[in-house]
Amino acid sequence: MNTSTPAQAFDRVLLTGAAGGLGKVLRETLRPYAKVLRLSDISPMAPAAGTHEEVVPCDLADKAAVNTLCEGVDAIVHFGGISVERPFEEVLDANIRGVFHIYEAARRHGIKRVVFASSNHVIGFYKQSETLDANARRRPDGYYGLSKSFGEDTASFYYDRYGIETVSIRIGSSFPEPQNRRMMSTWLSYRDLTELIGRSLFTPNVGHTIVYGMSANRDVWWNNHLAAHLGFVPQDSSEVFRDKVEAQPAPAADDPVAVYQGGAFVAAGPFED
Ligand code: NAI
Ligand code: 15L
Repeated sequence: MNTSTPAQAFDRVLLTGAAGGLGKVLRETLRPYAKVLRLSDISPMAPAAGTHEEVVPCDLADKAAVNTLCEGVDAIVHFGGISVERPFEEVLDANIRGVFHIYEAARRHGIKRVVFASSNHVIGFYKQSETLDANARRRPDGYYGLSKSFGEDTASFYYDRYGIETVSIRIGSSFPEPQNRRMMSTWLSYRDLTELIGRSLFTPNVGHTIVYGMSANRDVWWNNHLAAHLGFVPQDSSEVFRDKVEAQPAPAADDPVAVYQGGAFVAAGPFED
């Protein structure tokens, strides 16, 4: 994979969620950004650690374990947690307690930079006809979106109170290719994600910046003018997949996947009934 080379690298960067779909990719592509990548997940790590990697298994819900996990780390790329709509208690432990534990550990260990995997589901209840910037009022589309909203507020608080800087990336849909018509707008290639994480790690004075994680797709719903200081210019576009995606049957016009930015997430659950 062709990634940009950063002008600098940290000694040790922690990547949470390293056994997940994006984590497996980022293990490779974040390599130039750190001399040592500390990989963590609650799930088994495969493949095993390479020479530039070290594995520290951890449940994000365990505050003491997260504190130990962050020892000796210069920056955190926080991608671990529940990544879809699930019952509240699951989301509470992994994402809400988890992100709090990460920031508390960052505070205790003097870690000054975090890249947080937020999600488009913090604004999922907007219609696809609307265009948003980072100042748009959040409209989470479920417990998962609420947890990412909490994560963004936690990042903001830890910057204001303790000077810990964060870039919260509201990732659209980061997969090898867009899987449906909605993702023609929300798709973020792995190459663009990697570049955006690099910018998020090394751009000075980001405070708490919110950026939408999307490639240079033809029809987009988000405007990144408030994150222009990152200098992120996506290189890829979903357009090359248009024929393949549009060969799928179109959803009904009133189907949530065709109406809301969050797509099917707006109708997932409830799980309590
Ligand atoms: P994934 O579900 O494949 O990976 C998440 C990883 O977090 C898994 O390996 C899982 O074992 C780990 N995890 C879950 N609970 C944990 C806990 N209590 N303690 C420690 N680790 C735990 O998800 P994916 O697609 O790789 O996403 C990575 C991050 O990016 C997630 O935070 C997700 O919410 C976010 N994101 C991803 C998008 C995408 O399109 N892939 C879109 C928007 C946000
Ligand atoms: C997300 O936040 C999820 O983690 C990912 O699995 C996709 O569903 C993505 O959003 C999306 O909205 O396509």
